[in-house]
Amino acid sequence: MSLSDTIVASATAPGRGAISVIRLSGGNSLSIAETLAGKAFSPRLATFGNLVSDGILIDTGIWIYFKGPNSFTGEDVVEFQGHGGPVVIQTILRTITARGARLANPGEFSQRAFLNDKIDLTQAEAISDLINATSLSAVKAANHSLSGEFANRVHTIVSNLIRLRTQIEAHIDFPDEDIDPQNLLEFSDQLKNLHHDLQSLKLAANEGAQLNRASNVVLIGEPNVGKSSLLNALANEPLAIVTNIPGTTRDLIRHDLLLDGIELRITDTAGIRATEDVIENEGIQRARNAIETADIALCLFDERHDTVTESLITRLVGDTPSATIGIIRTKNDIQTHPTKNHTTYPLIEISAVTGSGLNQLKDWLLNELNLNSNAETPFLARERHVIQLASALNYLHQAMSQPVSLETIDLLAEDLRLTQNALSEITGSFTSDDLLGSIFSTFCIGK
Ligand SMILES: Nc1nc2c(ncn2[C@@H]2O[C@H](COP(=O)(O)OP(=O)(O)O)[C@@H](O)[C@H]2O)c(=O)[nH]1
Ligand SMILES: [Mg+2]
Repeated sequence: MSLSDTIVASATAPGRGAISVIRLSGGNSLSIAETLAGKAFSPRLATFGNLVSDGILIDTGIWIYFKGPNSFTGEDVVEFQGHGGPVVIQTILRTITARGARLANPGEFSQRAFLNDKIDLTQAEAISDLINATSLSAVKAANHSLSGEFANRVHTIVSNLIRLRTQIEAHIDFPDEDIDPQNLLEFSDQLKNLHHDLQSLKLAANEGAQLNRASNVVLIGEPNVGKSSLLNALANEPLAIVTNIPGTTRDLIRHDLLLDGIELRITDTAGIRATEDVIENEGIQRARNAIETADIALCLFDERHDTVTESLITRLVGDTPSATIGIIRTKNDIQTHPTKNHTTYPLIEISAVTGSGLNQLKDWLLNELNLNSNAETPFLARERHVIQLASALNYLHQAMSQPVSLETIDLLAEDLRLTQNALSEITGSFTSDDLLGSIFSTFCIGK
């Protein structure tokens, strides 16, 4: 990747729309844009004008010029807000590339912002995560990361670490000088503080990373308990075939559902029973696999079981399910007596026919997934961050594994250096090109 190229991309989603934004960044942005518009631009001033290519009017819209370094990428940036027709957009892109710009790679604008020190890596990632957010909680948390809250916490720990390293390395550089025992005690206190801060940052990052992935809810139960009916009721459309014939659903049916603005992936499965049918058995196997990756497994029972026991649950989800378990008593419109719950799991009564209990079920799901829009997560994080924090903690544990002493101080210094590198990889102040490539390649084009 060359930072000297001028790049261009449509920043709005593909397809037809009222308006599209085409974005240019790099040294030739302004001259290309001014040629096409046939007029000069002032920085940060919206200018209404044409976009003319070889004498042909392609579009009319608003031009905005951001003079570097006061732009998103830190370079000269020009945006053109034109009409959102695919042919218009393609023609504009072709016109601009013919004048020397090249099409941007996914995430290349954000990558330039990172490389030009406009944002750090956690902020760049937060931009992409904000775009992909599946809940209001995730939006709030991504904005916290974007404004640098996560990065600031990492920076604070790194500065404390650097302060400690400087003191320690001074003793390595001047080994003939005695260390005051009081200093050794202080080092040890500082190590403990660092450990405490790092530990709490990792907990917060873990929570933030949870928000970053779509939550999986799987519906499990014997044939005919009403799994497919519940999926259809939640989705508000007849996605799965419902009949009174046991074994109707054989494959997994997945649906991404928006609950109060929160995206959940609901999976309907084949009913669990002993059967000779090869296709149905494959479906049952798939249902079992789906439980393993689920965040929540809803175990459905109808009037055929007046008591739900632990062993019934185990039969459905196995001995040690990693998913949170909820029990659903279905068909409560035809229920004559309440179902007894002999387990520690919560039981919710619903009817797919009347819709009763569905709101209670939705609230419970959002609560369990901690996706309640009122819940505050300090910042949005990625698995990558959690792994780096764990690795930093590991090095710090190693550093703390023996008492601070003059004999082992160079080992301590080395462990602290590794701790710092692991942390710096989070914000990108110490990062390999491969990592950068893999992070930015998952971004949208034009971002
Ligand atoms: N009365 C009543 N019948 C239901 C309800 N949910 C499902 N059923 C019926 O139960 C049968 C099996 O439903 P289905 O959703 O296919 O169950 P699945 O095999 O678990 O997917 C069908 O005849 C449905 O009409 C409900 O809430 N109330
Ligand atoms: Mg079914």
